[in-house]
Amino acid sequence: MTTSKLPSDFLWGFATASYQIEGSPDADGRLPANWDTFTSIPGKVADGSSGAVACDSYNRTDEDIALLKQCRAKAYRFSLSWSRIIPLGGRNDPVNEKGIQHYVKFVDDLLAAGITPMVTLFHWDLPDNLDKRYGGFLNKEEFVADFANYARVVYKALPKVKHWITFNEPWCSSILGYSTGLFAPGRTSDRTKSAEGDSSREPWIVGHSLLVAHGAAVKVYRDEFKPQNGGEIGITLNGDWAMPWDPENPADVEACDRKIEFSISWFADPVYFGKYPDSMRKQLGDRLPEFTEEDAALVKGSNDFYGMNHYCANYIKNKTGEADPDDFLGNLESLLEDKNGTPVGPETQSAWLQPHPEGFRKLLKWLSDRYGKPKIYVTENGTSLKGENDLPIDQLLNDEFRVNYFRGYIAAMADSYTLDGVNVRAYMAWSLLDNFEWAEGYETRFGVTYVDYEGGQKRHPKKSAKEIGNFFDQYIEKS
Ligand code: GBH
Repeated sequence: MTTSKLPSDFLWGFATASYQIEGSPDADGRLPANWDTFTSIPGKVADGSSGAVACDSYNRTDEDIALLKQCRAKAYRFSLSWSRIIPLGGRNDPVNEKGIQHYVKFVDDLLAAGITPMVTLFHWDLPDNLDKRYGGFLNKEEFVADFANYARVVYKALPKVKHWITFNEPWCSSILGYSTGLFAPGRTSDRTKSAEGDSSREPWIVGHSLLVAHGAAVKVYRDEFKPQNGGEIGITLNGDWAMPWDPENPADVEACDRKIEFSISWFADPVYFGKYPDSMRKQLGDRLPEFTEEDAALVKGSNDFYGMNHYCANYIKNKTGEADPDDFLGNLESLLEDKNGTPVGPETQSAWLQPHPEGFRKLLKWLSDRYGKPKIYVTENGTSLKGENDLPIDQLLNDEFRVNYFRGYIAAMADSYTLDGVNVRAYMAWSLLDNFEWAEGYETRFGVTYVDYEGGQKRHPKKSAKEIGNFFDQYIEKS
């Protein structure tokens, strides 16, 4: 029995993303996003599906808010579909009032229900026209200007929102979109997957554009909106804990830090220190862009909080010799078993995810130490279950494995706050709903709510939907 606590103003709730839940791609003037285009290419999504219907959340905002209330959530993290707001995406393109009004009403309804909105500007669904017009993220100048404009339109429309996230997981946009090609727009050096792309260069260019765009959007907020509206803004980074494959081998131990630097510090070092990690510069040389003084100044100091998405851990085995030009891990292997064959944790439906709650506490401490005790918002944490999609509904709703996952991870976070002095202040479980799991389609479910895709998108809360609130009751101090 733990005696760890979380502060009385701790914010907790659930997270989703526009393309994964909304559906209605043609409603009220929306135009295609990169993911509409990507999912229409055969072979890109495991079950051949897309976000065309998803959870139908665009038409079910009342149901989703009722669900949040039922779970006793204090906050809801969701993302905006840029393609609804500026359908063609660019700074000289028309703004779509209907798309804006959808989100204005949603924010009002959430607040009326006593739920704090936490808004992500960008969770991977780029207006497709920007890819076609100028190569999207590959064109820093155009993209930064268009993103800053989109951000300004949104801040102006939603003054009641006090928690903003610029980008969700720029690592995924860069590496999965431009190195492995698993995500839209699917560019890669692998010519069996894409006619275009350069995995050795493009991901680093894209990451740079995203960082500068983040800095520019933060500057717009701080200069033009924060003085009247208050509120805070940050970027959300994904990252797993790293453990040596062979703890006796100093090279494996060292490789663990390098793994975290290549995944997290790639973005966090520029945000906190104004420069890329030395380990990345050393391996990537001039393929990693240099910051101009102006861009470095824009990016450095641009987080009011650190947005942390965290799911699991890996064992890290150092590689010797020159790094492959397409390597993005830091010249190492990321494995699910250590030298003795001990797994990270139990298997799930996601090949990359094995729960390991102790790793959460360790990574929180690592980040807190490296970045000077920032305020941390956990903006995603959750799990799939092996074979969940094949279970009869009564068994599926009894998601004990997911309940255990949340029990372990929330306990680790409370210990981190209480015992390690880490300033963690919010936690959003991924996800409120089963939803479109990107390249994995609908087979992999992450929701605390079962969505019946064959039965008209009806929602059925699982056991975990109720239990998360009970865990927080146990930890949060009464004010
Ligand atoms: C989150 O990313 C996303 O923000 C969210 O949209 C998504 O639904 C959720 O995860 C669950 O997947 O396939 O071997 O290339 C979590 C971080 C980093 C996890 C990339 C999956 C891909 C590994 N993700 N990783 S691989």
